[in-house]
Amino acid sequence: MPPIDRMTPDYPADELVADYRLACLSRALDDRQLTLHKQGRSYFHIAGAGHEVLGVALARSLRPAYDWFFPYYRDLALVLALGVSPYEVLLAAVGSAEDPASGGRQMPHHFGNPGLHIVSQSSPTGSQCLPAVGCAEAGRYAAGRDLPGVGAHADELTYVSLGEGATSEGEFWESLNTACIERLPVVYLIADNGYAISVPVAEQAPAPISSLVAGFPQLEVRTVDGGDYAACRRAGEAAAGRARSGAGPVLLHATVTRPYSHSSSDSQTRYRAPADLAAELSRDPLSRLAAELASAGVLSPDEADRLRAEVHELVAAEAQKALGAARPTADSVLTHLFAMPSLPVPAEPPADGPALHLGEAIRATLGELMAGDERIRVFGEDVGDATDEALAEVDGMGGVFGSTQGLQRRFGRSRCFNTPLAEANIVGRAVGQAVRGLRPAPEIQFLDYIWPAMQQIRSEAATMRWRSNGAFAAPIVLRCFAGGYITGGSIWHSQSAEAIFTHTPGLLVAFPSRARDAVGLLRAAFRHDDPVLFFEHKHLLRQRYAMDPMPPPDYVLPFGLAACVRPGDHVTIVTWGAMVQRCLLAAASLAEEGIEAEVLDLRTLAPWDKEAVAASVRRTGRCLVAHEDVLTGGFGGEIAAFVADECFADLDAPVRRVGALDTWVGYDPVLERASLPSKDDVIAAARGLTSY
Ligand SMILES: Cc1ncc(C[n+]2csc(CCOP(=O)(O)OP(=O)(O)O)c2C)c(N)n1
Ligand SMILES: [Mg+2]
Repeated sequence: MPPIDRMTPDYPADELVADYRLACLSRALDDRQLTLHKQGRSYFHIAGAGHEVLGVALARSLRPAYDWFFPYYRDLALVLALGVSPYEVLLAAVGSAEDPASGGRQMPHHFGNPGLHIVSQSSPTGSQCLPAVGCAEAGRYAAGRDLPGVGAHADELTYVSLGEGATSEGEFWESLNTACIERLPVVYLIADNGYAISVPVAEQAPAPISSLVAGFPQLEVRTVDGGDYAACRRAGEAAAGRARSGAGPVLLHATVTRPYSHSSSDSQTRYRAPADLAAELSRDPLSRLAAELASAGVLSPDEADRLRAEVHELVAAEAQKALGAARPTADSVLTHLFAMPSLPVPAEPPADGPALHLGEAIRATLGELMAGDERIRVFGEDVGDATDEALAEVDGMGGVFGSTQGLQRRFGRSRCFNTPLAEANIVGRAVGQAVRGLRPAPEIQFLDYIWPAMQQIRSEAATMRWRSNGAFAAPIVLRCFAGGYITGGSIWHSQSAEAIFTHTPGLLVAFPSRARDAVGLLRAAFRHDDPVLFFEHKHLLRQRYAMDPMPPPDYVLPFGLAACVRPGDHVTIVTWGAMVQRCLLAAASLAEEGIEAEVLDLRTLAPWDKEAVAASVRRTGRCLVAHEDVLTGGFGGEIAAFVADECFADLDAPVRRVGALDTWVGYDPVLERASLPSKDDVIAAARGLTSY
């Protein structure tokens, strides 16, 4: 067809008709899903209505299976234009096991399609922004490098979309920070429909988002009427052009409508005045585009009616098909939490050779692993060495504990680098890089400051495999300094808090107590295809008793394997981290009283070695769990419950726990000692158990 003039001068008529059809298809899918919901045949719906013209117009400048996409739940029209089929959308609506986005695990319109490069989306609003930035930086890193399993294009872009409400989330701003510093090819779409559920935009932010972001010098900001097809296409072309050129990120602020309620659980008549709703309908983008196409002579009103009827029928037929598709089975709810590698149990490493501190051993292992795998990148606060100018004259920083010292010097800035002081930024970017096939190894400087990253750890990284039904994974080795007994550490340099993380399905947790185990577990961590939280206990980093010779390169310690660090027949003490040494000292004292304690160092907490604990308790008949974390809700409760359940018949005494008092660690050593568990606490508890 020839190009048409009037409002859409540069675009061939067949493209205009195809896009109008897709926009109608999107609306028809919303309407059908709302019907299914009313009929009780689907359980939730959140519509793309009002955002359709924007979506189809932008998609014209995007390349499925080439660019990368982090869409919002209102991006139905956009993902249809990228190649998601109506049938797939309906499979998600009815919760089918065949839904390629999540196999019936996620709410509808949480898009995901590895073939098209649509990354599985979670529900927390705004949390997609940092992974999107990580994805873009992975693309830049991988382009031109020959990395196994990591494809990239020099002119690819990453699209990320959110509502105006979600721009209030800090993660959005953290992502802009890095997108701008690194001049990454990210296209942000802010689809501003004026409301975040019931909250009008004036209560959301002090100015329109396009004004608020004006201070980022590297960000190109464009505003566009999201109901104006030609304007959206032009904005998309300009945004994609800039991103592909390498000039930096773009933010499109598009005004759109929300003719339907926020979701099937909402009724907007409760908070929007009738006149407001009527005005919304008068600006409906589908009617606008139809009128425009009619006046341009591209599509008559009759033809538009026919086309709408056609897509309506198509959607009805696809819905019927989807209703007949397989549902997930109950037992499948446990699949795709992890993909555990099968690692052989290694032989004991030789005990001779120069011994390394635990911290030195970690540094050596990171260097060894980075040398062997270009996909590994180490980053975090202060983990780099120094500026290029200073590097020749200084030793280099390498983290506040020196565990990454020399890695930037050895491997360059692209492999080991500082991030902004923002923990969500650190972990979120790792998620995006991991999705692309890199092996990011972010560092959290102190566990006490991990909390801003919690959403990225728990909602993004840990859920990635499960929520996408195995289509995506987030293999990240998140190293984190934890623990107390450091004298003067006070509240915010002394926490353990491992139980908060073992409570997260999909997250692996390692907590080594000595150099040899740290090396073996760190090597194993990089063999996993899922996120690992790797605790490095600050007190242990330089302890003589935690030193070991560097184990040989094939010493890879599988997760879930406890070590019996002292055999004994009278009581089993289950422990990990800095408590291992305290328990060993306690066991030595107990032996003088004739009590032989067996000490098990769990080494990893997710998974943890239930068999080893059960086998030991079977022999000793008594179990004490000792950990540094506070007692209430500590991981010891989990172990005690397991032993009570599984070893009840073997027990001669109740299961007892030793942990920190349910308070914080104080700065004064008197306060620190009063709250953290000691060797004497372990002795007293073990003695008590053997008196039964
Ligand atoms: C972190 C988080 N907080 C709250 C919610 C609940 N919630 C879902 S959508 C939404 C409003 C989002 O508004 P906006 O970003 O403007 O997108 P829109 O729905 O208007 O397209 C809220 C509060 C959520 N999903 N995630
Ligand atoms: Mg909104």
